[in-house]
Amino acid sequence: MAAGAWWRDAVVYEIYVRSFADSDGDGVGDLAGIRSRLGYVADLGVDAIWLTPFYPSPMHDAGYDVTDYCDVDPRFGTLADFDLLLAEAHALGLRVYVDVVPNHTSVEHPWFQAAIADRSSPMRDWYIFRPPAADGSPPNDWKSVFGGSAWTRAPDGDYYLHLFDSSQPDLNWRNPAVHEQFHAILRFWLAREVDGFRIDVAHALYKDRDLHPGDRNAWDQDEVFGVWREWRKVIDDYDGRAFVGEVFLYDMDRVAQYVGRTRLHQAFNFVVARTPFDATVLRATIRRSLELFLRSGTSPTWVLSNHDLVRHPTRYGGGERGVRRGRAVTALLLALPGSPYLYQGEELGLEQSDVPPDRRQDPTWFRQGGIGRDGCRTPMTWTVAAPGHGFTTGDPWLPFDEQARARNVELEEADPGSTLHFYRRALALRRELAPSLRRSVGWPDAHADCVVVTRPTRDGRTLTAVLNTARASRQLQLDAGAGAVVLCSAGRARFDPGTGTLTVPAEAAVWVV
Ligand code: TEU
Repeated sequence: MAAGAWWRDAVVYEIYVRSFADSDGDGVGDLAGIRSRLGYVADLGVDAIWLTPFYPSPMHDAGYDVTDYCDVDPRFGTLADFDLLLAEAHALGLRVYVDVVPNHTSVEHPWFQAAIADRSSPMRDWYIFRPPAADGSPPNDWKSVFGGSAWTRAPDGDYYLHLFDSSQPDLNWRNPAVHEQFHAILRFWLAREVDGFRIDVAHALYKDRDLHPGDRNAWDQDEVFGVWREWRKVIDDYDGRAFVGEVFLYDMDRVAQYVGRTRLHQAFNFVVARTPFDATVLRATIRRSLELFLRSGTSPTWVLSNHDLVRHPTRYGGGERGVRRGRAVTALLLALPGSPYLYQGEELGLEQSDVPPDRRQDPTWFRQGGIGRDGCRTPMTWTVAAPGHGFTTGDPWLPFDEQARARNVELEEADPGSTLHFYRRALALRRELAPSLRRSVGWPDAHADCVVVTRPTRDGRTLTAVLNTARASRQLQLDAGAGAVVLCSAGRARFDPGTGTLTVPAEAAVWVV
């Protein structure tokens, strides 16, 4: 495949490895299962896949607790399975991102085992140990993202720091040996020819040196940029590879500081996912994101869903209405420069699943008593037939809910109005138009209920994308002769080329070229 900056406008499809396809009937997805479904992913029209962690792990946090960064957990297969999957993906024209988790290891990682077995081990300083305060309490007030204190006592009485689960001790990035280990890990996968890395909690690595109280001191320290500078040098030794950082901050100006020529290629932009279905707010958020990331010389990313977030049709109100709204926002985002990151199952219109309390797995459910993340992690629904829905012949690790019977690949293949067909059409059009589109985006004034963006083509035409968030259709005036409607996310759009009047259905988006 040609190298270059392929990542700039790549559409990336997140595969949650445990829940995509199970080849051996143990109820857990695996690499061979993914390989068997790559044709589906390629036909969808995406450019790349991102594989969530498949490394050996005790699975206290679904594999984001790693015991060996250079191997495959037997539940998911072997390194040979990985190589086969990568080769087949490449043969189908799909690039592959793998996940790297540098902020913390598993408590069962040999480094941490050495660190707690012997205070004088050199690996003791690879983690963040501190003696208790005088009254035995933790060294400071930092909180774990998953609930409770960020400090847990080791058997020898010292506390170790964990910004996430107590099974995920944070590494000490002030120790150069940690840097060397991760350079070797990157090179291991780069040599196997992965195309990029998704970096877990890329804003977490450095904590305030003096452990000043207050959670803001536990995250997002400028020193982390030194790591990205080094990593960029490592990756630039290889042709056409990229980093996308999970910078889980809602301050876009700050997130944009993580990207650039000597930093990361891209960073997730979670702000749109938090934005309500409202034209005025969406317009302002998207416009600002575009300005910031294009100015940085890189490109923006667009995220509506992933394995941590409540699925977007549910956030948009749920039911057919939530799905309709999700399709509308997706159509708008796919018209923009930058990289949309899609999450498996959104192309079927899957909503957050209802997972009964006795089937819950996510540590945040138990530690926070909150909503937990299992509802967005239930398996892919391939076929109508229960109980396995084409995902497994065994007992799935998380159960399917009612929607699996109606929202699955088999049924949606057969229905031209399905969400699956909508995604295929939008992605095919995006690919067809992309080479002729300029990166500049226009923001013509429009009805308050509509977001209108324009992208000029090199041959003097214009792509106009319009999102209408109102509960009724809206009319807009485009240039007479502006072209024809090529995409409509729901309902029926009308464009009169004679007068230039465009009618956009309620809660829908259209493209005119
Ligand atoms: O997520 C980081 C993160 O900040 C999220 O945990 C988020 O705060 C949380 O989901 C809100 O409920 C990454 C991974 O994507 C996540 O799956 C891991 O649990 C986490 O890092 C720790 O590795």
